[in-house]
Amino acid sequence: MVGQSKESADKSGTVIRSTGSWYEVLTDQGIVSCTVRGRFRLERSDVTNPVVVGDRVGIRMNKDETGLIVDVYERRNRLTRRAAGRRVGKEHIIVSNIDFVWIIQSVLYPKINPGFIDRLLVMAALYDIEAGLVINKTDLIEDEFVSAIEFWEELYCGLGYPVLRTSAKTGEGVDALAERLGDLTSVVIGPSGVGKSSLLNRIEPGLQLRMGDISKSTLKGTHTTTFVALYPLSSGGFVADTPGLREYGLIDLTPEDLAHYFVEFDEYRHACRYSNCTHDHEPGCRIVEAVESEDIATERYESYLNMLNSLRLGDKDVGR
Ligand SMILES: Nc1nc2c(ncn2[C@@H]2O[C@H](COP(=O)(O)OP(=O)(O)OP(=O)(O)O)[C@@H](O)[C@H]2O)c(=O)[nH]1
Ligand SMILES: [Mg+2]
Ligand SMILES: [Zn+2]
Repeated sequence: MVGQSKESADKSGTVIRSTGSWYEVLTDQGIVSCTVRGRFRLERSDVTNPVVVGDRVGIRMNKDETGLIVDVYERRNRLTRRAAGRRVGKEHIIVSNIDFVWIIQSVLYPKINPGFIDRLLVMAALYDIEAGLVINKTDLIEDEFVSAIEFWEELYCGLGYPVLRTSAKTGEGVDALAERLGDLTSVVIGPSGVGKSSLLNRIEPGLQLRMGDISKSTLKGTHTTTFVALYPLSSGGFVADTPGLREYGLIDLTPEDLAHYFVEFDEYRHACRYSNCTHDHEPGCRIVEAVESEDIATERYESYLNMLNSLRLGDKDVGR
């Protein structure tokens, strides 16, 4: 149990939406609007949100058909980032109890950000959640980007991650993504403006999610989706739409452990001269040799160094 109070629950369900003070809980008898006791918030001071979308909860019904969340059941897993701003350093849980994370990127507006992809792949691996990459807005591919898009696609495919090309505008690849969502509980995550909500609307038109404009000055999204919510799919599964992330701060990870979550480092990292090698400056490092012989992509190694640096800086960096 993540949290429990003295009252016994009348019903149980899944949190499908949270707006700060109210939580919508899907039960066998429909959706119940719930609040949560202030005491819950105090149990773990290192977490910014005590009850999150995806949580299985026990609720006690009030006379007016609203509910009070009295139990939060053990989470199977969670996707977390390090909180920024005022709450920097704390753990912010984005969603819990999920089967698959789709990292959404777009060809342009905003363009592909491999540093972001790699951070998310590391966190998904850390929490043992399967992950894949969607490259959206393929309708914007012009000759000059063809080779870059192919490069990223081949790189991540080669590492064993599924990669889909989609266009929420033309519908390309949307069926393939819908098929992958199937009866699983998935989450779409990425920067603002890449088309997360647009893709989900295309897959499930009844959702009618708000979609935003691209800013003319920054050529990025305008943070249209403002809360995490889990939506039922006609294929039987659920999908969580999430607000665009400005940055993705790593948490629950030490600099020494980081290399474990870069899949292609596995066959080399045990062969370094020093068993505690961090693969950045030590002599006899097999990872560095593999980068030099092009067995490990320079881009991935640069991401690794970047993350290593963030982890060493600790609270001062949230990974932009
Ligand atoms: N050309 C093109 N534009 C797209 C595509 N998908 C989405 N867009 C546009 O991109 C903009 C942002 O789309 P959203 O679906 O709101 O993006 P989001 O990822 O949900 O953004 P946030 O909610 O802010 O995180 C809108 O103007 C969409 O019309 C696509 O495949 N091709
Ligand atoms: Mg959105
Ligand atoms: Zn090494």
